[in-house]
Amino acid sequence: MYRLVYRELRMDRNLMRGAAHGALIAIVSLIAVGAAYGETGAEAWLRYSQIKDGAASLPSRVAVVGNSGVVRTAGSELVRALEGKPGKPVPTGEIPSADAFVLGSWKDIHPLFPELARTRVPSGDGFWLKTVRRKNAKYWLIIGGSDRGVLYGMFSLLSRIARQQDVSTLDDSQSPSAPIRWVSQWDNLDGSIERGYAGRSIFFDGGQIRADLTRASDYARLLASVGINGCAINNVNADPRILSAEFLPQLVRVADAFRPWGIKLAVSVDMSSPMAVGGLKTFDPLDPDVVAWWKQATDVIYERIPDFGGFVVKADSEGRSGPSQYGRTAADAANVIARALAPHHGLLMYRAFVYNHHLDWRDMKADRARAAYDYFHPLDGKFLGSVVIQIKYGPIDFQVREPASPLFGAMPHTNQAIELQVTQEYTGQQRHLVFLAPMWKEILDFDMHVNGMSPVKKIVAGDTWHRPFGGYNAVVNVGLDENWLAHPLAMANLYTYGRLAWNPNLSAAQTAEEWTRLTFNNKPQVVSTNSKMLLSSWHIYENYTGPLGAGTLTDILGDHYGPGIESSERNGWGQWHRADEHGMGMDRTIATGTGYIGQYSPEVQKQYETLAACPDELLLFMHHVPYTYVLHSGKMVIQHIYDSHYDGAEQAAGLVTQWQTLKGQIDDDRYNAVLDRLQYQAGHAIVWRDAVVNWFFKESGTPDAKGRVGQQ
Ligand code: GCW
Repeated sequence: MYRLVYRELRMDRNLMRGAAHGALIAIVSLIAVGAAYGETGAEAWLRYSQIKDGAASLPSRVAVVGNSGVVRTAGSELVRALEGKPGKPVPTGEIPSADAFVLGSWKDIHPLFPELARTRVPSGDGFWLKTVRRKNAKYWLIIGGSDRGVLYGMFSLLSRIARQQDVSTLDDSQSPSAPIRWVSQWDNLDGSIERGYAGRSIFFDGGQIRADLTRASDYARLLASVGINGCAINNVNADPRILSAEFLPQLVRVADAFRPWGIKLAVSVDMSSPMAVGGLKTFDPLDPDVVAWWKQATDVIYERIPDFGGFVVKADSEGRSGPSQYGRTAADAANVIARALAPHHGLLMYRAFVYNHHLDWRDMKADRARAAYDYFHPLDGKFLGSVVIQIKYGPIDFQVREPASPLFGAMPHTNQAIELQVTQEYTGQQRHLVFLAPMWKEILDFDMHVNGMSPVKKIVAGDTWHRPFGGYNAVVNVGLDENWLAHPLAMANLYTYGRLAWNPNLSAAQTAEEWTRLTFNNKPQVVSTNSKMLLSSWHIYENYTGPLGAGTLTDILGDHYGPGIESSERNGWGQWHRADEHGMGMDRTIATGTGYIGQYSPEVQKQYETLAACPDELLLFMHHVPYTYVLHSGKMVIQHIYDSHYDGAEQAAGLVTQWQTLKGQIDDDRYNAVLDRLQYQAGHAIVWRDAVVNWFFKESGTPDAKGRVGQQ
């Protein structure tokens, strides 16, 4: 009835080679991949180097119940982590009579353990870790609400062992906060990556999917280990060829690489595809031929990839084609594609990053921050149930500090997902250490006051308005660099992104600590120093770059790296801070400004509309004030700009000395790699500091009360 594959951990590799069983062959290849890693950072937080010590008291048998490929992956991974070599599988209908790990989904496990209470059964992709005793045996049950849940439960158990937690008795049931926990890559078909800082694409090369997809499956494993369940592999500035007939077999290969890890493949599509690859004369979403084209293009994908996740769409944005070309709305366009996806349970992630990049900078009422709300709020209720509006966390564009997008509070009848960036486009491009979790937490915890207590995390989870779908999508942009994101410590962002999508109630400190223990080791000094460095890094970067919510002050016209104070001004892109000789900031008030603040609920309006209420850190986002304006901190704006930039540069130098206390406490390879980057960062922070303070000194003519500016 139930197929129970029962394995004993053995040290003899040869046993595996002779095994004829399909499941075992998959296990062999996974072990071979793992063995190739050194301390390059390639193994990220899945090093398992500390698991062996904790494993002594754990069972040496792994029983995998059921036929699911994903559950089998979980079993293989457990074996791999415990450094056992899988012995011969014994198909049986019985659970082992000695201590064992038992893995399976609820429907398969429950008949074997009918005494288990239904009340603890996890929902969705959740899991239940439970130890039970029976006669002389003890079982560590890893029960999934779904097959994926088994995988997530197994990774959670391994994480606890690696972090030296007691796992001798377990009873923990968890479910993810939201069903959509995706990542996106902005990979181009030629193998380059837009805003990618860690080498070329792991998916594409020379206009094709790579022949060797080993890294793609390694990536899927990493993603699965933190609960991610979908990945859109190509740039949202999408090449229409991704939907061409010749590409489909290649996508099938990627889906095959993802599937064992429960990662659904998704792709970004261009609105003009019906013309560009379909040969039609129009891409008007309401044209019957266009409707039929999307249906056919979607059906063909699902024929070959039945678990395909869906499409991501960037339309009418930054020069991309879109429905506005035919006088149609985002809802018209989204629904046509969603209707094609719905029968297959695929999702359409439609990005709210729609704005006019030819704004008139002389118009004091023009405001790019208003755009997403102005465009999408009137469409609330017009989107089909399989459409999800994907909203960047702030109303501008991944700046070092922005308020939560008002759109989160304005679409009660629409599914929403928050878009975050793991790739550090505006936050130091992985040459600077910037742990983004504290920033993400501020946004996720921000109460929009729209339906009782309604923090962003509840809205995107679909809880506030009882939406069927919702969740998370982050732009990650890992590359071929062995350690995935180029800066070893940047991986804390990818780890934390997954953890927060699973449970946004975790604190930044918790995820920083978890990540440090898993990535380096459990030595108290390593854990405390590295966590402290991570947790302070966002403020440090903010200090020496963009002050008081004014934006990152980087070169916004080019690579978005390094100081470029004036590049935001006097152009149509609308990232203005409006600094002149008298003062600075965008007046976004309802009373005298662009009215942006009016897009929030009345309670939130009160927090921003008056100078008295507005928090210092967002002052220049919301208001235009003279440089002499005195902040809540008691400092004048101009002195704050000077001081924060000097403080920031000094704090960046402090990161180097903090890191140096870890010499010998972690391996030299990663120690040196991080040290190099931190030393560079400390130097670049001085470049930033001087560029910014000198510019404002020149502009404002106000001397630094501490006599530093202009004296270098
Ligand atoms: O921030 C901007 C980036 C673009 C990106 C765009 C977007 C993919 O500079 O490179 O395009 O955002 O999010 O669509």
